[in-house]
Amino acid sequence: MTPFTRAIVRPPAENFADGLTREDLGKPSLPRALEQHAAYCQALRDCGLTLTALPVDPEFPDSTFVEDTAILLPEGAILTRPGAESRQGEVAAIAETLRAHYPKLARIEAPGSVDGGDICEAGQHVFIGLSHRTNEEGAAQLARWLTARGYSSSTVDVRKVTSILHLKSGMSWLGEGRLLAIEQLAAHPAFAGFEVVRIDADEAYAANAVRVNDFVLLAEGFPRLQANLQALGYRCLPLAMSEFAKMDGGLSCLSLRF
Ligand code: CIR
Repeated sequence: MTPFTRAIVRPPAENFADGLTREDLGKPSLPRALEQHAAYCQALRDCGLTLTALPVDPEFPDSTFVEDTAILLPEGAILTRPGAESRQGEVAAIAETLRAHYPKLARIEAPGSVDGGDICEAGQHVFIGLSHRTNEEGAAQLARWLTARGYSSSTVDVRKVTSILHLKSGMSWLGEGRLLAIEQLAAHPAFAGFEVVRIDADEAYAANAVRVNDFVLLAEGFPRLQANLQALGYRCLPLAMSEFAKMDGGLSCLSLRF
C-alpha cells in the first residue's frame, strides 16, 4: 500500500444544512459539525498526513464532502462529474487545488457521471459502484482510465440497495486483502477473492471506514465493529460523525487522500 501523505478537506459552510440528504435524522448543528470536522482533521494529521484545508464555500452546501469530486491514485488523478447537478460546480475548485500535485488531470465527461463515494480502491483493483449518482457511462470512462494505469476494476450495482447513497456507504477497503461490508453487499461476486468482514445491520453506518496508513478511521458508537477490527489488529480512531450522517455523509467523503 502506498502510504498517504496528504489530504484535502473543506469545513462545512454555514448553509451546510441546505445540502442534499435522504436521511430523516433532523437538521445538523453547524457548531457541532465544525467540531466534528476539526476532530476528523486532527485524526488525519495523527495518521501522518499534511492537510490542505480549503475555505468554506457556501455556494455549494455539500462542498464539505470533497471525496465525491475526484479519484486520486499514485499514478494520476481524474476529476469526477457528480451525479447531482447541484454538486457539479464543486469540481472546479478541487481541480485548481489538485493541479499543484498532479500535472495532468483527466475528467469524467458528460453524459457520464461519477461520485467519488462510489469508488473504492482495493490495492490494484478498484470497485466502481453503479448508483443513483454514478451511471454506466461514467463507470465505463473510469474503467478505461484505470486500465490505462494498470488497475483492474469491477462494477457493483447498488441501485437497489436503498439504504445506501454510494457504494462506500456500504463497504470499505481495509488493506491486506480485506473488505468491510454490510450484509446486503458482503456476498457480492465482485468481492470473491477478498476476505469480507461483515457488519451487523444495526452498525451499518460504520461500513464507511477509512484505512489511512497504520490506522482505521471509524465512526464512533459502533462497539462491535470496533472490537472486531481491533481483534484483527487494526488501530482504530473512532470519530463522532452524527452531524454529517444527517446529511447522508460518511467518514470517507470528508477528505481526498493521496
Ligand atoms: C450528497 O447527498 O451528495 C451529500 N449530502 C452527501 C455526500 C456524501 N458523500 C460520500 O459519502 N462520499
